[in-house]
Amino acid sequence: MKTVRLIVSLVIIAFSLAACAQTPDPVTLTIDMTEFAFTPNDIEVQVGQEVTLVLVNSGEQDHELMIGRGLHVDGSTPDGYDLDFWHIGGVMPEVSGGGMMLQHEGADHAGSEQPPSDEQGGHDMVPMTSPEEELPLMIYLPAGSDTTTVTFTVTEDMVGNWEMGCFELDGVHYTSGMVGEFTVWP
Ligand SMILES: [Cu+2]
Repeated sequence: MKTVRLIVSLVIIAFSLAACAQTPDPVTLTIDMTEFAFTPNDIEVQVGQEVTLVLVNSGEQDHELMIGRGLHVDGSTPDGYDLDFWHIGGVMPEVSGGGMMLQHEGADHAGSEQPPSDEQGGHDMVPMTSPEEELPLMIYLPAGSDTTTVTFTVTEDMVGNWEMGCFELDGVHYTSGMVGEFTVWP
């Protein structure tokens, strides 16, 4: 009986230590957006971590940040991802500053009636009014906009390899190198 109790105690201690170890410190990561790159272009975060992305558009053009998996190509134009990081993760990030959070109608809305708008880089986009709708999220930073912060806590569902991309100018930003890796460690 004593042995059983000892084992149970050790198991409880082991789990407690594991739980402590799994609470990573909050992190703030600055991503600079220019023609045509994210700097850095390799982001790594951990489950349970509170992450603040500081997005700076120091380029001359409008830029955006989308995070997802499975490049979605419309004709020959890459315009987003089949799987959206935020929806898979079940997280709505808090966005403040000069940029704005928009929903992207490209990947999931093949039948969109809206003509592409030049002011918005050729995307079919709508303002973020209904977060429950299954449209990919985009953080949009117009040229000359102030720094934008995107804050969220990383969930288990986000674990794995993702890509971040900018699809402005009918995908030209993406194909010109405005793409990076976004990795979530368990
Ligand atoms: Cu861009």
